[in-house]
Amino acid sequence: MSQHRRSSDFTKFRELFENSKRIVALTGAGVSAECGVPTFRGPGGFWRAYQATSLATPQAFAADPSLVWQFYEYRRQLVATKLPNNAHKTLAYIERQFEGSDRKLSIVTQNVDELHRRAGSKNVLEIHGRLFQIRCTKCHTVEDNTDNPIVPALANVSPIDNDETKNKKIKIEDLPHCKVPSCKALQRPHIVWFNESLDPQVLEEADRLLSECDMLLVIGTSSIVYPAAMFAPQVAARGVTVAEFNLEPTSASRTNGYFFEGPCGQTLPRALGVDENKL
Ligand code: BJW
Ligand code: ZN
Repeated sequence: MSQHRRSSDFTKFRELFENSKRIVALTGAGVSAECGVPTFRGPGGFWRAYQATSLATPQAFAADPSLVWQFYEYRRQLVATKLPNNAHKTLAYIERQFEGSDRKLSIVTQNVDELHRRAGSKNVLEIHGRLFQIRCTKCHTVEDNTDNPIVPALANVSPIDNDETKNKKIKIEDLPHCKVPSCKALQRPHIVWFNESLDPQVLEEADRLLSECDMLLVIGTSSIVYPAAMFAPQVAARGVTVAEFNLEPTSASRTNGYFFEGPCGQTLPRALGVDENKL
């Protein structure tokens, strides 16, 4: 721990921030933690008896689409009851403040919860997909879908592990299916699972934003999932300031720059000089 600067100087950072024109915020599950959305690798990283990350794989979906749909539908229903917090709102506020100026803030998020959009951010690149989009496994048509429940069979999905939920197998025909009349195949969440490639256009856009930025804020991510884990070292290698906002330092703080320890709903507005009463 000694190689990490524990908590950085807000005043010095603010000066650098005021002089930055192209700012990218790379966000992860921690940015939504204060809304009550569980992170992947922290407390609540389990759903029923399963490690959440073990359900986010094409293998899990192929083996048991009913189980994986129950996991995603539970998360859709949970997120629908949550509101953006001060970290989401601070980023949206800064984006609005920059409108009409030569400064720009863009968000590159690993989160699928869409809370940045709901906070009003427009420059949002969701590199792992979106909870409220679904995709056909056959014709690959992507559909926006906020139906709650998504299908009657997935109403009131319980996160609790008990005899009933353990054995709850929803028939394939009762899971979401493609609306294209000639197709009607099984649909899946439009999410990037482990061992799946990110959309090349989305990756290209992330690369462009990262190569043009003159400041990177790394907020609430464990920085262990690739390709997002290489974004901070990539930007730091150009000598650009990287500032991490997290409860604990990650590999992103080992690069250069700043580390702000604590809940980002508090540290972010303070570091960016945003009056919380305006959010
Ligand atoms: C707070 C806070 C508060 C809490 N305030 N902070 C190179 C090397 C090794 C492996 C690979 C590699 N390249 C690719 C791989 C394989 C794999 C990978 O990275 N594996 C690693 C585990 C090693 N990557 C992939 O498969 C990716 N595909 C790919 O690269 O394709 C090409 C390829 C494939 C295979 C080999 C080589 C190349 C796809 C990754 C897709 C990730 N998908 C998931 C699930 C889907 C989304 C969903 O359902 O929601 O995305 S996994 C899960 O992890 C989710 C997250 O977006 C992602 C990142 O997690 P995140 O956001 O960082 O959350 P946590 O929980 O880990 O951390 C929370 C943090 O917040 C903590 O630090 C807390 O301290 C902090 N915190 N409260 C501030 N209040
Ligand atoms: Zn289809």
